[in-house]
Amino acid sequence: MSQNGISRRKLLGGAAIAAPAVVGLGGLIAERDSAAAQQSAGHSGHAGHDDFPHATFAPGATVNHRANGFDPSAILRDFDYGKTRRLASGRVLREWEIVAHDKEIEVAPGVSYEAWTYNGRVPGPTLRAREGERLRIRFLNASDHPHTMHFHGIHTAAMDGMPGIGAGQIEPGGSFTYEFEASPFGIHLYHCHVAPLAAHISRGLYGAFVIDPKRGRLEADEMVMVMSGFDTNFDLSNEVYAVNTVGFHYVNEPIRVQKDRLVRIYLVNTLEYDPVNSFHIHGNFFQYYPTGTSLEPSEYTDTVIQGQGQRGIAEMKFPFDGDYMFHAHVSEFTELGWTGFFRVGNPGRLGRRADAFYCELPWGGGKRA
Ligand SMILES: [Cu+2]
Repeated sequence: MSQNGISRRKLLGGAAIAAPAVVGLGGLIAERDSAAAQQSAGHSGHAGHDDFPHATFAPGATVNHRANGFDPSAILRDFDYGKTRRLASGRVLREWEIVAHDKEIEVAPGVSYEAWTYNGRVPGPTLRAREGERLRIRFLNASDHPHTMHFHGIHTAAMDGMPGIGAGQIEPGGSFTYEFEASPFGIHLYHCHVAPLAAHISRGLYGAFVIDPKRGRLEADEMVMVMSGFDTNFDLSNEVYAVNTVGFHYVNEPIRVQKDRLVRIYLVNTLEYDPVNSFHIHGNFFQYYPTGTSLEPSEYTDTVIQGQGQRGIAEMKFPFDGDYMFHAHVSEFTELGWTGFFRVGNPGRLGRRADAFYCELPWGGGKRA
């Protein structure tokens, strides 16, 4: 079913899609002036709208979350607090066990990817601690490849998960325990740091790492969004983009939020092969806290850019019922999966938004139903 051999640039070029049976991305891409797409694909001549057959929305066609072993709707609000106990010193010790293993996952309907995972999911578990705690992460490598866990934060070189320093890379079958203090508070990330680095990260070995300030933050509906891409044909460019791995997931399953309740998004960019990612919300603005390391926001905006490894906290309230799109403002990413909706309260008739525009991938994913 999956046609992982086709490249993303060719997909966006449209004319390069050989089989007439292969559907386009639907209305969105069909309405687009194809000149820009041709430019990026290096085509000459005019590829008209006929090159983008309008998609027929395939109701219910989604990835098999059960086979994947994780569901982005659950990952969204799934914070892993580990296990805690109090040390003789009075300090809290927080512990996790993380196992790396190889696993094929479906990143968009019909599109499989040979991922490398932490605890069987991509992104790995969202580890959450409080500033000043002692953290202990026991890492076991059950993958066929050497890996590490490199945490962003303040710690000793030996705990940095770098090949050649301290324990270095952890070979298949090996294990290591990382231990350090939770510092500084903010939204961080962890990822494998074995070379070739882009390959080890983009395979799926990354996750969000939240350190709460000692005094906490205001009560909110909290969620984590890890932005990434998937190079399904290993040509060093991505074919699928997503938040929390599955392209178009939050179109199929909008994120339900309450009107006027504070929403807090821990936003992390783990994208490889593209220098920047972005987050944009429709019909609303948010307060943005870069890296989450200050309790004062730096900007009130509706769009934020993140380079590789950058992250931040976005806080907003939705004043009106309805369905509100969020997506990368790198439009190409949007069309390849990085898009979704917030569903606020009871959208009523507005709730039948334009699913058909976003739920088909060019290589035929989603036709399974
Ligand atoms: Cu690795």
